[in-house]
Amino acid sequence: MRTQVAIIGAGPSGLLLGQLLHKSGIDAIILERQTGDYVLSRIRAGVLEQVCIDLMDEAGVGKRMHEEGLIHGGFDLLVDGQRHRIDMNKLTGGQNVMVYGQTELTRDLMEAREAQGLPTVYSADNVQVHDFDTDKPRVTYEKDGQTHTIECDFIAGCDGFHGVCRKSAPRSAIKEYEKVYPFGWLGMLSDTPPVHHELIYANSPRGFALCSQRSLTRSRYYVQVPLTDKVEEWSDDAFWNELRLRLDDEANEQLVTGPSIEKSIAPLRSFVTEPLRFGRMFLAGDAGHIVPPTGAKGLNLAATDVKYLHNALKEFYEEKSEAGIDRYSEIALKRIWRAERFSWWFTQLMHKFPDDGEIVSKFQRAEIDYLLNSESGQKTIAENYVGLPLDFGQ
Ligand code: FAS
Ligand code: PHB
Repeated sequence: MRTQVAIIGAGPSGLLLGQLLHKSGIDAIILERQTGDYVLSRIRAGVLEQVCIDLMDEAGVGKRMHEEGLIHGGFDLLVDGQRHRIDMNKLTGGQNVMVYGQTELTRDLMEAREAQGLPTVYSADNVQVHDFDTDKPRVTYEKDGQTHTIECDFIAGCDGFHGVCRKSAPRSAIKEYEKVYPFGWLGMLSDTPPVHHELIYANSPRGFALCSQRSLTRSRYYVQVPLTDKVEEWSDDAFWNELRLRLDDEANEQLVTGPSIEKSIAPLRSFVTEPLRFGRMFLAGDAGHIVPPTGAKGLNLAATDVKYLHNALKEFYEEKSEAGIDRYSEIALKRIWRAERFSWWFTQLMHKFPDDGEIVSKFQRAEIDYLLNSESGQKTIAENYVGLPLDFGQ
């Protein structure tokens, strides 16, 4: 079998890249090790930057997103029982974010790909990448007891943090930067109305909490938990009780509890791979970087990697120029490091660091106090949260 681009991974990165390449007349096959239902069952991100919204429109799959997505012009910080709204819309001259779950975005991309009859191989086992240091890279995989080979011009590693592509890069050619945080996020999804019309990020003496949402009838909540916690140790009641202890009276009056439809603990890490290109193989999305979800950047970074990679591949095929693919890694990493910095900074500001002593809590409160009394301080939060412009600092 032959194609122009072999995409590994049918998460948002792989599916969005496949859609953009198709619209540019470039053939691609997506290989996914899980089933489509399994991919959709993973509860991940919830907030889209304008750049991500625009890309979904460019990919021709934005209809339901605009019908069902919720536009948010701000969010609340809750510190020591005091609520402070960050008015993103005012502070950024009219920009907003959209609340639209990654599950729905992935479903829209999957359904579009299927409707266009584009090739995706689910349950592809033992995917391996070969000869990407030549101009004839190959991908092999096993399915139904047979080994298959795909010859291609390029390999797009969209296979997430635990994928095969980054791990296949020569160790001498790759540098990995990592910071693991001493806590995780216990997340719960429930078919209950959101506690507030916008998101609430709470820094409480008991730890971080986040009140988010998926729709007007479905809520997503998180509480910071020790890395030693196991999700099976947390009953729904225990979750709701802990969340209540981290919220203010206003939120507790509004909070509607109910049975969890999903509950999981995610570890938090900052991780970046340099470079993102190895000959004819490129990394995009979580395959190349991970952010702590505090800044709602993971999915949005994946989208902008895909935009840069699509533009580079389009230039290669249309103009027979390698300028774009030569610059992909440099351009993508500039944006990645800015989002990594914001995600790290916001995580440091809003979480309890038990091993750092009381003084760090005092620093956090002094910084929050400064930010909330400084328009430029709030502007820096707002412009990073809505997402820096694609050409920022270029
Ligand atoms: P993904 O990991 O989504 O997709 C990679 C795909 O590749 C998967 O389907 C996987 O099955 C497949 N794959 C892996 N290895 C393979 C192989 N060898 N062969 C074939 N296929 C292979 N971001 C936010 O902005 N906000 C959040 O709240 C948030 N919460 C998160 C919670 C968790 C538990 C995790 C893990 C991530 C979270 N993220 C969040 C980040 C998340 O949304 C990612 O940024 C997003 O899924 C990135 O998409 P992809 O790059 O497509 O990677
Ligand atoms: C979510 O809704 O899952 C979500 C929202 C904002 C974040 C992280 C997660 O910062």
